[in-house]
Amino acid sequence: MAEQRRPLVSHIFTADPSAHVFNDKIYIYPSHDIPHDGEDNDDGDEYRMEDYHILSMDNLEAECVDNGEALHMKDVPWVSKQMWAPDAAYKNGIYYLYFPARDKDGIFRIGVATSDSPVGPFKPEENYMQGTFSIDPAVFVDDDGRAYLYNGGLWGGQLEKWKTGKFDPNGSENAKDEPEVGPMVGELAENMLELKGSYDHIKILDENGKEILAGDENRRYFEDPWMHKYNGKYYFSYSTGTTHFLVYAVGDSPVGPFTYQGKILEPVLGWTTHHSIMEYHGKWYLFYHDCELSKGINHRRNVKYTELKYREDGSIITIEPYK
Ligand code: FUB
Repeated sequence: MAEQRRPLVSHIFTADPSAHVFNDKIYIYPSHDIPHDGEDNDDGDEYRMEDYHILSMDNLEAECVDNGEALHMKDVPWVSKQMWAPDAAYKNGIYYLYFPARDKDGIFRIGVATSDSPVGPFKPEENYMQGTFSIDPAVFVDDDGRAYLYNGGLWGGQLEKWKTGKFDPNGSENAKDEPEVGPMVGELAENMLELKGSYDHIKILDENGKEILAGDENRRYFEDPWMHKYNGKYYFSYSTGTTHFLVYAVGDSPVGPFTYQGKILEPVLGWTTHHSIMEYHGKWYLFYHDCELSKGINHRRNVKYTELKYREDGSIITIEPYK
């Protein structure tokens, strides 16, 4: 039961699924890939998304429903293009949609929009969240009600251009024997619309307590952060990008540091791999995407899910996507 692993919808291309349970129903916040015949490049120009459609399921065996357009680029004053991987959160009776996009200067920022319904329509704030940059927001609300924004992505996601705290159009990844450029974390203010204070690079450590190196491409952070809590520990998971793994690191605080543990998912069909982790009725599930429907076209992706299992010691059993 609940193995799925089939595309959840096939009438549109969807990617980057952020799954949540609100009022015992499953909501998936994906990117909406636009088919075109242009070429791929390292800047991700092939990802030309313009809007968000929110998917929902009454339960894991139910039909997956597309609830229509929830937010379009033309309604967000600060956006110029590329509405990439979103996430959502619920607090204070309001649903929040967090999304990255390029501003009018071509710089990726994180925006937020609100609704009284989990499927929208969402009303965007006039401007992006001040101080934020790069892509792939994931918002985690801890048991004490404090909320945290995680985000960042190398290359097209521009994370390496912010190493000094200022945007450097020529900024590059660190040398292979230097610590990686870590993803970002910042606590959100009570209103969930802005950062409360600091916005810092997360430290991911190896088994010796040393920061993962930029050249360690099987383990270094590339994009796609996610946070979940399991047995009181904070599990920070992400994509390694160039080596196409989903991996995880564990810590005792929502802001890290986190110690690298292992792989969650082996590579899927398509260059990108992107995920979320959700608990539903006492079991855990990995939502992810591949390019099954398009037979491998990188910017025509489809979202899926499968069960995620832990060992007694809290480690995650690596998933083989096609076995
Ligand atoms: O969907 C566009 C980008 O591809 C996302 O922001 C990345 O995480 C990758 O999935």
